[in-house]
Amino acid sequence: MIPRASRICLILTAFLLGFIARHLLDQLPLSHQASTPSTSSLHSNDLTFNADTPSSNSNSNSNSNPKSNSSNPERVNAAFVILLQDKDLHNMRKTMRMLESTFNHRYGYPYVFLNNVPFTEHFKTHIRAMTTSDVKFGVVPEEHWSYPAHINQTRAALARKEMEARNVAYGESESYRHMCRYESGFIFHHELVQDYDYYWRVEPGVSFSCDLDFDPFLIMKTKKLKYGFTIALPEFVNTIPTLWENVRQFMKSHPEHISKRNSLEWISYDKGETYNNCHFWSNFEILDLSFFRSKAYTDFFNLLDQAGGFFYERWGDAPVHSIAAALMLQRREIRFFNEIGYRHEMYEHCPESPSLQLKCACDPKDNVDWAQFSCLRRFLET
Ligand SMILES: Nc1nc2c(ncn2[C@@H]2O[C@H](COP(=O)(O)OP(=O)(O)OP(=O)(O)O)[C@@H](O)[C@H]2O)c(=O)[nH]1
Ligand SMILES: *[C@@H]1O[C@H](CO)[C@@H](O)[C@H](O)[C@H]1NC(C)=O
Ligand SMILES: *[C@@H]1O[C@H](CO)[C@@H](O)[C@H](O)[C@H]1NC(C)=O
Ligand SMILES: [Mg+2]
Repeated sequence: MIPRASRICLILTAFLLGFIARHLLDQLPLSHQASTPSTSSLHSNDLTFNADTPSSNSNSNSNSNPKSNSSNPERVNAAFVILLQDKDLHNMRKTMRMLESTFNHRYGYPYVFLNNVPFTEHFKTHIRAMTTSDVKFGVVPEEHWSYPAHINQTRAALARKEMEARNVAYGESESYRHMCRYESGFIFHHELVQDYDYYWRVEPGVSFSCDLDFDPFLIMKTKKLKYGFTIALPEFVNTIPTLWENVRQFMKSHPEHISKRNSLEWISYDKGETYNNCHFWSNFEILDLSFFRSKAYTDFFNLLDQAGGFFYERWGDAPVHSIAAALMLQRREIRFFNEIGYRHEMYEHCPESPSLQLKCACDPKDNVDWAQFSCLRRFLET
């Protein structure tokens, strides 16, 4: 039994706490009120969470609502684009938490999530809860995720068996091939992607380690860049045995598409005779969609698609995007985003400069940039 005096004291304390909490809530920026819990269930954690974002704290009458134009007049017509499945929900949420806290809570860029089958409502609700930005969910049209008529499916199935026996990475997988072909040629034309000028490709489970005090999309736009990357590596040779001979065919039949200031030197040691297998690791890429929707790129993709290597071999979208960029863009239109600390399973780009280290929570010992096999040095020297 609690003594009467203590009971009065408890009631007074509760009342006082309620008053303080309400008073604090009044000071919170508008954009967060919708997600604010009712006063009766308020914990100190909720307050910390709500008051956390620097942009909303420091500047409550501008920038507090990332969705409106006026708050960020410089926002580029761009989005994050992610191809994934329901099973990737939790990895995607972790990735979004990092993307939001290191960059997007200040900019409010929208997200486009694509899948070859419809997402569940559970998935959508839990993705939406990770951001105040616009979020769109789309389905890949069937004609972009199936066999074109010219492909001999018996031959494709035999090729998968044979590559599985040789332990080729994803050699046995049919869905992986549809994914690579989709990312190579069709994703830029999806109806939810069509209206954007730039996109930043993200995959579920990747990490971002640096606080970004600039907008990569704005850099792309103001510097007229067409392709941005963080990691450059060699491709597994056994996934692309005949890719280069088809590229050479393209160079011969479409000289009009080859840039005069290209970076062929980056991807070939012998002026185009052979491919050195270097590519931008396309699980991260920031790209100008007008290039990937151009006649030049479309001619390139169509030639490769006709050759059948997405199915008879296991051509990845990384070498396809990279070879296209190296041949058809000017070298100066491609940018290494050193400032963006990034990890996709196996490899990490961790900026080493002292000033960037202050902004990046990553260990420079894990940085892949100067590893023996990395293709970055060669790119930077081109
Ligand atoms: N909707 C859908 N997305 C897929 C499918 N297969 C792969 N993806 C997505 O395509 C991208 C690349 O696939 P990953 O499995 O990450 O391939 P990877 O990056 O080469 O290899 P790991 O990450 O090591 O598995 C990721 O964004 C995946 O979520 C699929 O069958 N359906
Ligand atoms: C953003 O600005 C454009 C033109 O300036 C306008 O058409 C559009 O409605 C605005 N959108 C929002 C959300 O304010
Ligand atoms: C399809 O491929 C199989 C296996 O390589 C081959 O035996 C068959 O003749 C091919 N069919 C056609 C119509 O080319
Ligand atoms: Mg991946």
